[in-house]
Formats: sequence, C-alpha cells, structure tokens
Amino acid sequence: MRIDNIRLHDQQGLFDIEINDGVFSAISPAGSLRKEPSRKEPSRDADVIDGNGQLALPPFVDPHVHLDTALTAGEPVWNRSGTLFEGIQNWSERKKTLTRDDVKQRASKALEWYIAQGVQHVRSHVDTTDPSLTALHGLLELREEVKGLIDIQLVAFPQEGIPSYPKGAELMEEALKLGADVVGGIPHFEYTREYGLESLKTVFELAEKYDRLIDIHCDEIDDDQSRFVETVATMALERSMGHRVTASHTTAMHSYNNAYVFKLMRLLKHSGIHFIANPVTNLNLQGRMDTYPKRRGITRIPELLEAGVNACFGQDDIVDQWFPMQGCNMLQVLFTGLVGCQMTGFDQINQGIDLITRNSAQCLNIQDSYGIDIGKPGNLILLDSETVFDAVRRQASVTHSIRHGKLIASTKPARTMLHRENGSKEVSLAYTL
Ligand code: 17E
Ligand code: FE2
Repeated sequence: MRIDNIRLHDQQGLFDIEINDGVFSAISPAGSLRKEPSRKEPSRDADVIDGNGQLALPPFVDPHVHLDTALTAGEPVWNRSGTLFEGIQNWSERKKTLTRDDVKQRASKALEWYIAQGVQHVRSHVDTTDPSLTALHGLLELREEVKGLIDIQLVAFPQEGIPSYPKGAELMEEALKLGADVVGGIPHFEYTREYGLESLKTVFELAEKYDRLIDIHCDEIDDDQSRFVETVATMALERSMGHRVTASHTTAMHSYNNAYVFKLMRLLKHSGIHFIANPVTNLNLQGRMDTYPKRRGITRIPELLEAGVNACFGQDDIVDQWFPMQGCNMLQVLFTGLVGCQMTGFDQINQGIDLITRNSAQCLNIQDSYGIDIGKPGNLILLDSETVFDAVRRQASVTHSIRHGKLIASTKPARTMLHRENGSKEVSLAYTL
C-alpha cells in the first residue's frame, strides 16, 4: 500500500509512505516513490490512498480505561455525589448482574468507537474483586477476537482492594494465570495505610513471579497524606523495573505541599516509572468535598514532564459511574488535559500530541513496534488537518486508520456551507498558524 501526499509532525513538506507486507518500507518526499522506475507500482487503485496534504500520526493510544464498566452509567442508579467512592459502591451493585455476554457486548461497542477514531492500542483495567472473574473471562475472549484491529492489554485490577477484599490476592493471581498482562492495585482504597503497603508488596511479588507489567491506581484521592506513590517508585527502583511500572491518577500529588513534591521528584526521576493522568474523569471526581475554591483533579503533569518523567493521558471512563460522557475520542481527552493542566503555550500544545501517542506507547512498553519508521508495523492515522496544533484545537476527525498496511476505518469529515441571498459558500473551520 502507498499513502501519498501526507504531512509529518514537525517536518516540512509532503511525503509518500509505502507499506509492504504490513511494515513501513519507505518514507520519501512526495512524488519520489512514484518516479522510481524500478519500484513495482501497487497493483490496484485501492492500494493507493491520496493523503491530500493531511497530517499523518502513529495511531492514538488509550493507556487507561475500564472496558468492563463501559456503558453502565445510571445502572443501577446514577452517581449523585459525583465521587469516586459512590461510583465504586454503585458499580459493586451492577457487578452482581454481570454476564460474559453483557461485558462483551458493551466492550465491543466501545472498541468500535476506538477503532473508528484512530485508536489502535488500549490498556484496560478489569475488576478482579468478583469471585467468578466474569468480566475478565469476557474481555480475554474479546481481546483475541479483535486483535487484528486493536491491541488490548488487560490489567488485573482489584477495585475493592487486595487485603481488604475476601481472597483478594488469590483472585489477582488467578487473573494473571488466566492471561492478564498487567498487575493492578488500589492502595489508597484499602482499609488502612498498612493494608495499602501490604497490597503493593503483593503487586510487586505477583509481577515478578509472572513476569508482568504493573499499573497501579495510586493516590486517587484529595487527601494530601496519601503518599503511596513514593512506595511504588521505591519498590520499582530497588528492583530496577521502573520502565515496567505505571502510577495512574496520582491526584493527591495535586494537594501535596511543594516541599514534599520537590523531594519526591528526585525519586520519581531515578525510578523511571511512568505516569498516567485521566484529566476528564478526575476533573469530575476530585474536589467534591471542597467548597470554593475547589481543587483541580489532575496530577502535576507539566512538572513531571519538565523533570524528564514520562507521562501521558488516558480516558478512564466511557459512559459509566465515574464519568458519563466520553466516547473514545483521544483528542477530546488531550484538549481537556491541556486546559486542565494549563499547558497552553504553543510548544505545549504542539508537543502535547505525545501525551496520547508516543509517551503512552512507552508507558505500555510497546515503543519498539510503535511509530512511523521504516521497519516498524505499518500502522498510522490521517487527520482532517495539516498541523498538530490545528488538530488539537478543533479535535479534527481521523479520516483514515491504517493497520499493518490495511485500511480499517475511514471517516468523511463534516462539510459546512453558509447560505446567503447571493449564494452559498463552503466554510472551513481549519486554522493553520
Ligand atoms: N475505579 C477507580 O478506582 N478509579 C477510577 N477513576 C475508575 C474506576 C474509573
Ligand atoms: Fe482508572
């Protein structure tokens, strides 16, 4: 397959890209591949896509979502307090009615929304605090069924705790034996601080025993005394496995005092662990016990990036107890995150695209097979925009999603006409600085 006349992020000019046997085989200035007489022309028209000057990016990544809870908002009741904790309570009621088909049907719809909008890599937490592990069984089946279209990592996630839940550790281990890729945790939700520390020991032991990655829901609370992230980072550092460990949410870091954060940053840098913020969800959940001023619910993303720590954005929720309105649009997540973190300098917006692409791929440990580079899997998306800045500004649609050299999704961008007495004209919403 060949994709002609595309733009690349932070590079001048137009390019043609060739994918052979599912792998990028050439990236050259526009026209040059077409002129080379020795090069075999693609045999069918369908094998050439005219990129029309659109921006090409590697596929979007969602490094943090809960597919098992997707599309359950309001079941059995709406989250009236808007807190994390009421969400967990309501979900624990809904969880009792789960069947494999119920989970698979809801998650399949969410996956279609991802694929339609250029996401090809997802890490989903799956609640293991269920003696039958119904959601996990369903998502393990689905992971296989959709692997031609989207890669899914599954996290064994103990929503109601490890020591705080009957047989919590055994259920986690069972989930890993069944095929979960990542070990999860939720230390701030355990009954005591001691249980929180014990849960982290269990997480690291399981990850070492089964050779898995780690991604912990960590300090997702407005309590400035919730400091499990320092333990996660230290355990990762002492085992030299920081690049395999992620701390998700870490919203308490928003409330830590600056002197403590100053000390903490040194450790975080040394440890090499990754961070995922879920800006839409945590702007919604955090600060709910505040009056005014209300705290923002996002961890210190610009400061982490400044310190050289890898960080990225996830969606977290698709129409569920914790946020009722998202729909797998990673540019919407990025836009919200940049606003919520006050990252609105030109460079922050322009480089912000890394927060839903490259940085997330690194967090998922898939960086060796990710990116538009010769020899890597031929996966890319085209956007209805010429630049990253403009794509982020108006959340441009993904017009094409290509995976291993095959078109797997296409979208016709909206066309808008203005009508006047003297005639009609098309209006473009694009703006290129
Ligand atoms: N569970 C949790 O502990 N935290 C969240 N943000 C979600 C589920 C969505
Ligand atoms: Fe989460």
